[in-house]
Amino acid sequence: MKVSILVSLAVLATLLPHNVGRANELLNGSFESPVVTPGSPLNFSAGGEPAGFEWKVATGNIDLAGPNPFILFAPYDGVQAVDLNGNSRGSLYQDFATVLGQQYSLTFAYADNPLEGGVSTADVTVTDLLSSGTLLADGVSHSTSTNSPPNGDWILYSGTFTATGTSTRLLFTSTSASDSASGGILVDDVTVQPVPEPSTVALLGSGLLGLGVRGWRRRRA
Ligand SMILES: [Ca+2]
Ligand SMILES: [Ca+2]
Repeated sequence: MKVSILVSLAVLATLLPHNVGRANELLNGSFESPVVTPGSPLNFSAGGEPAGFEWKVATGNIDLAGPNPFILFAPYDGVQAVDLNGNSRGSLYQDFATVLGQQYSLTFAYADNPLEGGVSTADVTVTDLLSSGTLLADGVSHSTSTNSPPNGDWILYSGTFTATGTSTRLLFTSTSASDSASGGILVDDVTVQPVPEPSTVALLGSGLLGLGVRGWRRRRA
């Protein structure tokens, strides 16, 4: 009896680390680093990324911006966000370590640059770095953000993908019809987190159930 309880606890202990402390696999997902002087957004292209930014520009250029006067409303998280249209359309990526076969959730907030009307769009893709296989391909579209604080009109994106290797790339690409400085999608608070596998949840549940049944039987004995 005691042994089986100990085994159940041991199983639970090995499972718990997968379900707690859901750390972001990305660095600087909220674009809070480096700190930008208020009112002076940083604009850069590939090779010009500032220290601490952690993301890379693939094509064109992007803006790293804080509030006022670039954006009057607040970023979704913290005080900074990126604009996928720097002076023109740009794209941005980050590579991160993954576990083969592990499912991950991808979330981020997006809005459109309020300084220009019309529809802003962007592609979001996740690829396996070794095989270049596509793990997720999606698009976002936004047209209603206004520069009327405090409504930033951020929309939350949520998707999932399953890693097929140990190194994976997340890429945002501006696809806005407008190639102007204010025609882009704004992105903030990007997270990639492992999703607990259904089998893990089932095992955890059966482990707890087993403990309960054993306790009930012992009380009846
Ligand atoms: Ca932020
Ligand atoms: Ca811009």
